[in-house]
Amino acid sequence: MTDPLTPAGTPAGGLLLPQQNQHRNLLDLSGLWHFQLDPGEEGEAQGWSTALPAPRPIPVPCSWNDLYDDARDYLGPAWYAKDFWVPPGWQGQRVFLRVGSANYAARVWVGGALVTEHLGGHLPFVVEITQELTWDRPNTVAIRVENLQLPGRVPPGPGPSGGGVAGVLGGYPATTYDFFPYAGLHRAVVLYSTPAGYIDDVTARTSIEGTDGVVHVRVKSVWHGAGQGQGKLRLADLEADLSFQNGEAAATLRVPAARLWSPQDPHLYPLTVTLEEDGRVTDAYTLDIGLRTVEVRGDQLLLNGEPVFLKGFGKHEDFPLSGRALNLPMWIRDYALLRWVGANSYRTTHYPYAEEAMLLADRLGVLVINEIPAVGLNFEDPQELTDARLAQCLQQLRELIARDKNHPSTVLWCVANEPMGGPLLGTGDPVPAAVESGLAFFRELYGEARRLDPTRPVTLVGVQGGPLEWHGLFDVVAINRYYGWYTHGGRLEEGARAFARELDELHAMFGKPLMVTEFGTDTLPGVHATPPEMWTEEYQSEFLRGFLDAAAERPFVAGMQVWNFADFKTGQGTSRAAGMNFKGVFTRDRRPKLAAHMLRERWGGKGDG
Ligand code: GCB
Repeated sequence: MTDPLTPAGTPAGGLLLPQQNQHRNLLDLSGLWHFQLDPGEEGEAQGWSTALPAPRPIPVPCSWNDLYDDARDYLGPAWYAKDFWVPPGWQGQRVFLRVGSANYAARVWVGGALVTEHLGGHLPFVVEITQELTWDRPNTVAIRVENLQLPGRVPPGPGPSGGGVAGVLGGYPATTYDFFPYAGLHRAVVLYSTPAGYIDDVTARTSIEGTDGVVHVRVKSVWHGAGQGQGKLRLADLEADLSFQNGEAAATLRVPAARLWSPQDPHLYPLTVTLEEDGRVTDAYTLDIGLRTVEVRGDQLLLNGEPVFLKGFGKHEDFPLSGRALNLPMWIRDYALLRWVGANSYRTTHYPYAEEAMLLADRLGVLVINEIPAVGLNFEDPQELTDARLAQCLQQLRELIARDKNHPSTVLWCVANEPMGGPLLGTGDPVPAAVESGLAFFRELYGEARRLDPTRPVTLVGVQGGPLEWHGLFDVVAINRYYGWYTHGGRLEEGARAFARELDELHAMFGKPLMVTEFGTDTLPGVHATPPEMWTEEYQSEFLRGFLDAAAERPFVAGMQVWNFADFKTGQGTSRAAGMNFKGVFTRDRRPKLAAHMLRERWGGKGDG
């Protein structure tokens, strides 16, 4: 019988965030690396994996695009290299290299030997390099990263049918999505070591029984021996034994009078897993978990059995100079502003965000809709492209769930943003063959998400005027709507009425909780008009107000997320002034527009930011 906690098809090893303790070591290789563009694709043949011929300095993590003029629109291969010593105290341990995010395709060499490859720009990958290391001189790591917009990738490059919102908008560099194709090593590259037998993965699932919090934990370990062994689980003053069979063990802990995790009280319990040999602890791993449940009942979304409403935004990992890379000052400021404005949620539009962002969300009580990078899918493209994209979506979904399954802040998985199956925005009917192809595709993704994680609802975000059939497969209906912007321009009241009408139609059609995961208008800061006109601060504020009013009268609406939290960089095109999407309620440097103050009043924002 297949255990649903350890399904086939998950990444070969676990993706636990590496940590330092008395049994394991961690060395962050962030800092200055050598960097070289490789437009002639000669690096592999020329042996750049051991030394770059004409390197320039680059920080890791960082996107390469905002740093050098010739790198701005460059999406081909580029090389990163760094020398490192392995601390002598690590000898006798297993050593791993973990790349947090290489956007999009990566090949990795250590000491000139190819050790791994990875596709997909926003999720970590790990390779053991114990055998490749030297201890008496520095080691070299070289990583080749390229971000070509190829049609079989996810997100796809433009296929024969164009694609996505950006396909309609046009733009340079050509993408199928409306954000800048930042490239490079976007998160830390770390070395870590473990004992020979080590904890490889931990899955903690929580439920509530009366006032007890129940935590079911499954541990995967890699043993140097026969795959048997002992261990323990500890949570507060509770303890349970783990007895491993073929590297796996499970146990359940029951927390009496549990303090449940919620935005109002984001209480975390540290859970420690240990391995033991002959009564001696040989490895340990600690993670913070939240005791909570999420479920859909009828047309309601429930957190800990009570209806919950998501107030918040779609966001981007986007900031000047650092591009899409981990930027901790940005994250700390963004969480402060989420609190200031009274939001309790965001969606990781349109790709998984950094692990640090997820840890902060756990700690601060922010509800996250966690999305794979499936943006810009077009089901009018040939079936072989759809098949290639499905394989990539499945891989990224598995990696995302492996990485983020233990975060209480993740309340929903989202498998795609605005897939297309024909004309948009009511300009024509969906194409039946495309709708059919999408149904097969999303049935598979939904099934995989539920199989890997039966504890969280799953959604798909639909585009205005796109096929509605796909929503029927999912637990929550999520829609992006721009009545009053892309349609009904300049007519706020008419737009809000059309929006309200569609909400009622969708509710009648599906009877499921409904979330509006995008609504907004481009807004140039400092531009004003009364009566409101498109692009002004008043127009944005009134547009958002109209949508919020319509939703407030409809108890089946479980969330309203404004597009966007902050202005962000896009490609260049006629509808993106200065290469920017201006739908932020904060500017790119996080100053509030009029709408931010309106939302704060409405959402009861607290604190001084
Ligand atoms: C959308 C997309 C988002 C775009 C936004 C816009 O529907 O999901 O990625 O940025 O519209 O501003 O056009």
